[in-house]
Amino acid sequence: MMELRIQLIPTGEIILSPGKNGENYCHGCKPPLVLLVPLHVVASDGVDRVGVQDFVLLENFTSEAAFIENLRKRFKENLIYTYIGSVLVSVNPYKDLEIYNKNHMQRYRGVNFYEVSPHIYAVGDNSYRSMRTERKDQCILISGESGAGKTEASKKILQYYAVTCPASEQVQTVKDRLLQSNPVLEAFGNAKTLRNDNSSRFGKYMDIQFDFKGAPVGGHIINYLLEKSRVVHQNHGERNFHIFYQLIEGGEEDLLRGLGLERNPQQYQYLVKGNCPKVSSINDRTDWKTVRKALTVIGFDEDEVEELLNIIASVLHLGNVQYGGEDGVACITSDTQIKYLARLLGVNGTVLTEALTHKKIIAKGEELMSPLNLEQASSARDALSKAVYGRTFTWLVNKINASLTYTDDSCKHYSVIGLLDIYGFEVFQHNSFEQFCINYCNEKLQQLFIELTLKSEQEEYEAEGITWEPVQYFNNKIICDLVEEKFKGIISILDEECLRPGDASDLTFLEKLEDTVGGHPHFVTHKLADTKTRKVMSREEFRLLHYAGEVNYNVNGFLDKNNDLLFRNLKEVMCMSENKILNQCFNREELSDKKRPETAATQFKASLAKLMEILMSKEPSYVRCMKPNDSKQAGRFDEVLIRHQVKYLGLMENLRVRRAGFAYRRRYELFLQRYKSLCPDTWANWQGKAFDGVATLVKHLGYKPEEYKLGRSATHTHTHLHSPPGGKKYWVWRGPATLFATEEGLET
Ligand code: AD9
Ligand code: MG
Repeated sequence: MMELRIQLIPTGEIILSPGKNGENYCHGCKPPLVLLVPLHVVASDGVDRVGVQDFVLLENFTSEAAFIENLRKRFKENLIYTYIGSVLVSVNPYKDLEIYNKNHMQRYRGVNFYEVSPHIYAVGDNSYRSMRTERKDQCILISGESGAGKTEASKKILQYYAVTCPASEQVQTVKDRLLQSNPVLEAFGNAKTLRNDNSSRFGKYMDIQFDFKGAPVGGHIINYLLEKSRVVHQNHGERNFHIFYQLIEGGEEDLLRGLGLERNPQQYQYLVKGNCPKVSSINDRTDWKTVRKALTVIGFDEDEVEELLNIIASVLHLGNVQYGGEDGVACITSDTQIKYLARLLGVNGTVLTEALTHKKIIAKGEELMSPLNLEQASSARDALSKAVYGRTFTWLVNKINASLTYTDDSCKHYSVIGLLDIYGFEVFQHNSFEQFCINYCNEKLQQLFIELTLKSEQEEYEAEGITWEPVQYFNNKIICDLVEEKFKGIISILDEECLRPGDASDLTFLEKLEDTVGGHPHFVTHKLADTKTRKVMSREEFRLLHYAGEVNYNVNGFLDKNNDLLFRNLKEVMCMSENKILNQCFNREELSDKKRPETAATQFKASLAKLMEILMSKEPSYVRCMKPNDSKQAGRFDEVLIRHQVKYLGLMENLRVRRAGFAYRRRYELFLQRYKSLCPDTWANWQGKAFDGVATLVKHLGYKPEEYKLGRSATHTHTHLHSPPGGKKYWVWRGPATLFATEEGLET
């Protein structure tokens, strides 16, 4: 066995002998001033195989090559987690590692961040302890491109809370429901893409609510823009949402017979487009069993499950509705599907047939049914499938939320930890409206990261009057503005074309973009491109130079997808449905609403703005996920791909700011309250100002002036995202000299 020598490095963090529950007060005894952390493990032959577990300890911290080498070394040793201060960097191992069992969970419970090796559990535990000790809501933001491991990370955190938090019988039910919401939402909202076999096709923000004892007592999920177009179309090598295959592969004979389904996905038009019915990493049959069980745990009764499955089967039948007809007038060629649909949806078959082939128009106060041509009828059918599936998905989220609602009135005040797991940045050969929205969302998250870590950190030093050498970073605000600015942003221009009567089309949208944002440094079209770029762009595309890379978007379908319209008569049919779920999804009020509904992109923009507000009101922690290769292979570390991610995730800038910065900061009152017992002058009731108390305390502890800084006093009015309520801010700054005291403090 290889012998390891562990070097212990003091971090400079003041820790009072941590207790089991994270309550680390210890009266009477003199606690250690520095925490010794096993940060650097060297084999007995002197070869450093595992690198440093916090990048701030890298000797050559400005070198990208050294950064990547450290990641590579650790990845080869299955050490997929590394810190940049409090930010966790994670590299997807693409294999199961033995680091997620209950023993591991216990190891991280109530233990300070730097005391144990980096882990997703440490992030979860740190947020949990901050929430409990400081009574501040937390959020954990997990970012990274598609397939980097965000969803897995968020599930691991949830499992950690489920296992380690206190539980009563009632709490156990909540824990079970929180956990079981995952397989259900993944079945309906995830799909196999070229980037990821279990790709999230919706964004998810989940609040976990904790009572004053720290037990999870409720939850709430907000979902963002489901990629509905997948219901009717999949690119080659991709699949529709998992639930369709699970039902067909796993559903019992009787069930399938009742739903009129055959056990063969190839029979269904909506499942054949990607030519990929089976995926080696997915077992639809066992997943079906998991989902069925999960629905029961969440509280679905048999009737609701039946109605839900009736809807899923109906979507497949709708996809098989075929049109024929002469003189361009569409008619349905066989009434087999209509019979199933009428029964499963509880609607009148004749009315449904008419609605699938006609459009209701109102002329001179009179209602007329105008026949659709083949193309129009197919897109009306697809619009119905998308609407039915999309609204059912939202219903499902609401249903889960109802089952997670905190009902105990005895304690209305709870604290929250939010988990954000949203679709990652993605680039395909063909990118459409969906990729545009997904990548815009990732720009917003990157912007938030910049605001909260890079920009705000530097502004804070300036405001606090602390000498500081600014670090350069790329601020992607310019790209967010390009997409979302009022009047001149891409979304505004798209909406304008959607509302313009007459000859508006996807191509006129492209022309308008060229006229309005043609000169923008992050925008290119075929017409505006240099010769080299022109070769790789079609005339129907625009290219955005995202923070994470260049993406060409094909404008085909942008207007339709943004309008997201469903003919009125199809809505009317759905309003008459006897299916109780659909009845809640389609209501008559929307029929009488004369106002045009907001476009998909504008709704998405508004929901992202709200999300940013939610996240900014909480104390954030970051997990930055990376993908080691594009072939989903274990053990392969593609340096080019990693370098690209290190660059666009801004990890080098993050490290530089962190290295130069002051890692530990607290408001004076909190700091004093927590550590006053370390000094005889502050031990008892300190009567003076908190600032003076802290100054006395740190002097007594023997800290040298260069090791900490005291921020400006209460007079300064600089508002900040993290400002405590009341606007007064007192900070204690701990200096880099202590944090990086690597040489003197070495013990072997
Ligand atoms: V997307 O933006 O939703 O397309 P994610 O969510 O970033 O993407 P996901 O968590 O789904 O990626 O991870 C992709 C796959 O990588 C998983 O299905 C696992 O097979 C694999 N993975 C990710 N993280 C881990 C891990 N910690 N351990 C083992 C992992 N395998
Ligand atoms: Mg995901």
